[in-house]
Amino acid sequence: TSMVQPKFLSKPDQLGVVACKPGVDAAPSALIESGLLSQLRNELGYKIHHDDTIHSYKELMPASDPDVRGMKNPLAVSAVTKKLSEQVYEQAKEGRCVLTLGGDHSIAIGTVSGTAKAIRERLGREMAVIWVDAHADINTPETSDSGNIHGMPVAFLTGLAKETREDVFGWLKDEHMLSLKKLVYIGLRDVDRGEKQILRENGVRAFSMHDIDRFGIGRVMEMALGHIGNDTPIHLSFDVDALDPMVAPSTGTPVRGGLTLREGDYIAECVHETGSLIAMDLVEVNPTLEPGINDIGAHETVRAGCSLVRCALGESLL
Ligand code: Z70
Ligand code: MN
Ligand code: MN
Ligand code: MN
Repeated sequence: TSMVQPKFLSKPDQLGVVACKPGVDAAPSALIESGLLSQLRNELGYKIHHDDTIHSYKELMPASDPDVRGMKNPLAVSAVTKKLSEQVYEQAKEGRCVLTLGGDHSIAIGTVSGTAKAIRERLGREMAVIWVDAHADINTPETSDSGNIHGMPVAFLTGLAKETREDVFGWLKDEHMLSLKKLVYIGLRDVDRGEKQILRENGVRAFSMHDIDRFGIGRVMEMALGHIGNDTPIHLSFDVDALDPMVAPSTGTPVRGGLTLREGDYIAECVHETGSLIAMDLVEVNPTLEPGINDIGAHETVRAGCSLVRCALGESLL
């Protein structure tokens, strides 16, 4: 096991795992079949708490799900993320690190709310989120052009977007919330106009690909972790589309000009080194989307995703 002593976990050798596939189909099974969990168990010595189920939450899907404020599938996404929030909370309140394999990025409404609540209860603290992504995912229903809720999770998690209807994210309460001051983005390069305005007006700390080109990933991580501070639990929400499509093509919304494999792994390693990691999401891996004539792209994307998780959990540390 790694030499970094986790600061905020009472069970540092134990990993809670949640696998769910809303929005994408084959990702969690491809990640698990490629040996990710068995490697974490055998090579890093983690005790893994997993129900051996890849949740599709079909039982939660309503028969009819009309748009609400332009949001597509609002009842389904709300019900799934509420259930996921409870699952992640149950793991995090035990003091384990929680790994969620998704699924599209709307699932972060569940994961971040679940860990935020558990960390408040267990430690009386507010956690930080490092959101690694080509996209900001901070549209409100009103600023969104697409109505896709995977473009909105950060708005719901920070209270920028609110809904009173209990069945449309009204279940998100104060204890689930993330402070905009404790949010840091890395890797942005495809941000909508309305989102840029939201980021500016709220003074959100964001490192775009431009910043990575200018300062290098080393300085960017120093600045990002400096903003969060030493004394704050960190939830890492990693959208694989932050990586360049040359290395991770199998994702729903690829955007050229992204992170190299090493830059992605380096981000995960730096978060590991803080000893403050309490949860990680790996999302938007979609091995069924095939850009090429064979499945090399899918295989490479799964490999890249596995590498990110292993780095965050300390494998690459000497
Ligand atoms: C775009 C929208 C996007 C993925 C988010 C979101 C783009 N800004 N793509 N997550 N995979 O529709 O709001
Ligand atoms: Mn998506
Ligand atoms: Mn995303
Ligand atoms: Mn994205």
